[in-house]
Amino acid sequence: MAKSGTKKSPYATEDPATLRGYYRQMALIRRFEERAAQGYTQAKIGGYCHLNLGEEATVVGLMAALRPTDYLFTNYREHGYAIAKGIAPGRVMAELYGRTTGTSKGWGGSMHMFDTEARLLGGYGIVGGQVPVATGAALAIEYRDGDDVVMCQMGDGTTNIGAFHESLNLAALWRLPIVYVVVNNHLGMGTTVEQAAAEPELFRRAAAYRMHGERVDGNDVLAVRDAARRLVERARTEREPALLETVSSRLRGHSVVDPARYRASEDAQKAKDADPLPRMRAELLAAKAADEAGLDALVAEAHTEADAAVAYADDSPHPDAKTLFDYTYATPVAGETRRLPAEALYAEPVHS
Ligand SMILES: Cc1ncc(C[n+]2csc(CCOP(=O)(O)OP(=O)(O)O)c2C)c(N)n1
Ligand SMILES: [Mg+2]
Repeated sequence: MAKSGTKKSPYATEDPATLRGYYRQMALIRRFEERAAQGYTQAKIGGYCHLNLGEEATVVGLMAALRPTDYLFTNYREHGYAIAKGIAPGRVMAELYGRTTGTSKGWGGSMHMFDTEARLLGGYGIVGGQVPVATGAALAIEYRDGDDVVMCQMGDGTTNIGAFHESLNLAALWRLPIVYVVVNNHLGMGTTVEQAAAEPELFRRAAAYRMHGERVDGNDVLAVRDAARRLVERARTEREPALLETVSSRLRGHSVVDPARYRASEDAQKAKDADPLPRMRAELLAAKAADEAGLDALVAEAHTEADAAVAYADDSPHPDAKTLFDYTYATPVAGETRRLPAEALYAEPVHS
């Protein structure tokens, strides 16, 4: 490690307004997720719900490395990504609330944010489901000689899914413009990385495909952004795919209903100590990019924005039950049942 004073912190040389913007976005995601957890306990949100709490620096750093026209695929822990990719927080919250103003008209819910304009192509609930599809999108870009890049986010547990390996193999072989990002929060539900992965240094898995792999501190927004930027630009200009591993921690359970009793209290404390928000705050103060009052004002703004998202969702209409089947299939399917819940199974009673 460099002696203190010999190497300037990257926070001291970065544009202060950019840094404050990152902090504000992280604070927005933090508040948004806390409000989502609250909405769930109020039964305003149904289904599954996984939060980005503790992963805000990773989310903001990764999204800062993309152009608006680059594509993003994620797992089900994607609310923060949707916001940082440019989707209005109100539309994200409305999706959680199952309202028509949501990104997927309220049919998707927490795990299925989707917005072609923002180029967020999901939101996948099947572990690893996004990985081959994202690889296909990169193939489409390559086939059309396009200039965009695909970022494919996933968790540590996903690197044990077969499709992960098939996808990396093809991406390396065909030189596709894609960056795979493994958000290593040390846990796949209650299973640790060491329990599940024979090679627990996950970035090394890229080596099996002669792909570049690297690991970065996921609690450091600038470290994440700079690594992602480098790899994204290499994928764009040299058709060199890569695997980036960001290491951070989940601050709560796997989903909002998981009390995480499997977690040792020291481990939970370690995650708390590494919380990226206080850390970013300390970095900004040390770099004199902001003062306490300025940062408090940014946090207050972020809270107001998240609270407005909740109000927007609350005021938005529920979908009409008659539209339940509108998007089940892309084209009509013969014999498809359109029975609504509580409707009789058969038009006529069946007698033997
Ligand atoms: C194919 C498949 N198997 C199992 C599950 C159940 N499941 C949901 S999330 C999860 C853990 C995934 O962990 P990781 O990839 O590390 O992502 P994280 O939740 O930590 O972000 C599992 C096993 C699933 N959704 N899909
Ligand atoms: Mg995980």
